Amino acid sequence: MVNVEWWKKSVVYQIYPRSFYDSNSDGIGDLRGIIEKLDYLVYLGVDVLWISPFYASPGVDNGYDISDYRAIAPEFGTMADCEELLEKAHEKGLKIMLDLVVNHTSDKHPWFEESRQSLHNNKRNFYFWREGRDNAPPNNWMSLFGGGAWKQDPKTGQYYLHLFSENQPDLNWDNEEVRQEVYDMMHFWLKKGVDGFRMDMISLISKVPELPDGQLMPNGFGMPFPFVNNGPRLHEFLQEMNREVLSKYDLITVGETPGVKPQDASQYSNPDELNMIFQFDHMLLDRVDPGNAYKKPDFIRLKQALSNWQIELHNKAWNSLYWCNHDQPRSVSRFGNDSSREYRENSAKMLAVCLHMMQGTPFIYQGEELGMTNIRFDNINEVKDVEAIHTYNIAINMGVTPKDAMEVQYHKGRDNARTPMQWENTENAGFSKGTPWIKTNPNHSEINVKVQKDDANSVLNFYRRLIEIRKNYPIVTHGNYELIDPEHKELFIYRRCYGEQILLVICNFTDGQVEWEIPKAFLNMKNEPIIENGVIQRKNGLLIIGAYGSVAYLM
Ligand code: TEU
Ligand code: CA
Repeated sequence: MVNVEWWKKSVVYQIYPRSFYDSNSDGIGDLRGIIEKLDYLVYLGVDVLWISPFYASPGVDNGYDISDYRAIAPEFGTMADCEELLEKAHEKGLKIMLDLVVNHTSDKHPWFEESRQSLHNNKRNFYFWREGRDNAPPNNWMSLFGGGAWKQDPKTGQYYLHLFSENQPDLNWDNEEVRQEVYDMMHFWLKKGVDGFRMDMISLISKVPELPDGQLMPNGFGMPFPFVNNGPRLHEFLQEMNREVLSKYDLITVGETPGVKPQDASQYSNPDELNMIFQFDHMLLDRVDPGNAYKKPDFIRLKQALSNWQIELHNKAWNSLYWCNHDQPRSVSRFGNDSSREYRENSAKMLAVCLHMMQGTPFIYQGEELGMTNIRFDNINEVKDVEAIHTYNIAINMGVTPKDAMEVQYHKGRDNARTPMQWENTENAGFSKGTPWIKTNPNHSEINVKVQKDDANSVLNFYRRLIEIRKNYPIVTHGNYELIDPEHKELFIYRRCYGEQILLVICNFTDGQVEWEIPKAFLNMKNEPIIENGVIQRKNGLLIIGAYGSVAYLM
């Protein structure tokens, strides 16, 4: 068998600490809460935990606005808790990845507070400060959270760049001092025993120096892309980071890279830069601009998007696999069907088969393994997310009714993923004995860890089997990929080949029964699938597959 890097055989589990488990009843999940639930993660069978930021932060963007990279936010615990978490996780065979958020800092970071003091402050060049143009911002860029990307600072009258909220000024990576500070900070964590990083918005760290106006959009702002992503010095920076930091440890690294195409992947994913990246093609299919109604992602394009990455990266780069994370709606509500218990459970399992049998490192987002769903907030006051509130307000200003604006949030809002983890059918889903910082999904009475542990047919036990299969069948790690019947409107069918072996995966993305005529080449496949869900029948060369069913055969 091929000797293969451990992270190619791993399954990663993402923890959003604020919503995972609250150990001290203040309503906010914390590091001790993660320690208390480590045995659950061992039971699930995952190998690596990626924990979203818990560093010191004013919390404007729930920790993605960092004011001290080497301190723990008090609501999450202490450095001692963090060290204990690392130690206990390692004892149990789990690795820990941190979130590295270095495209920007918080505006309360001491670097920025100094930087804004005067034109010649020695931290001035840590950020992008520019003169305005005729009393207007230096260019027309829009922030990725909506509104303009520049804010004028009264102290000097100049503007600073913020591609996210105005409390998240972009760091200037062209300044070598910035890079050295980041590398030092990475060593600080790695010396504590951290096993890797998920790198937030890493494709944005090199900007085209002229910061040119972007293509004008209907909202009057210009698109910062392509001037901020895959910038001129990006790979130089990542190679430097690799030389100075990453190469000195045995790590798992994944870059978050919107705007990257499969053809660019091997530049990022190689021994000189990162292990892998998060692509966004399948996340953008149901993109909604403020004021537009939601539409479901197109199925044929979904298959194409995922398949392109499988095919283009094979033997060239390594894929990451994900359906959801803390920025995305719940996958069962978005790509499956949460309208009844039967549909929900089957579509959650089917989506899992579809993704976990592909080539790459799968990422499971907390609660996905239970089939947790989107939530209906009563009104915008229940929504906590800075991006959701921004886009809601923009829609209202455009004349959209509150009802329609909330409808878009129901489908797309990031808080769908941020409601408390559902542990049991007790108050607050067993997440906290206090008042949770965000509303708990009322469906926790039905969807929770406790009931699913005891139910052999639960989504949770299904995920455990899938994780186990990855460990036992090398074809899942190594096999190549071919999309079968690309134009089929109901079924997602693909084949993996490894040596003499063939793995055939068939997923029904609809609520109806679908018949598929088994091509001759597959007629000798074993009758016993390696995994299946829903109603599956084989007769007279036909495969009959029930609503949201899925099946994987080995040959
Ligand atoms: O995400 C950036 C990003 O692409 C999303 O925030 C984007 O808004 C969303 O996909 C579209 O709705 C990273 C973090 O994951 C996110 O939580 C942070 O808010 C953001 O960067 C800024 O750090
Ligand atoms: Ca707490």
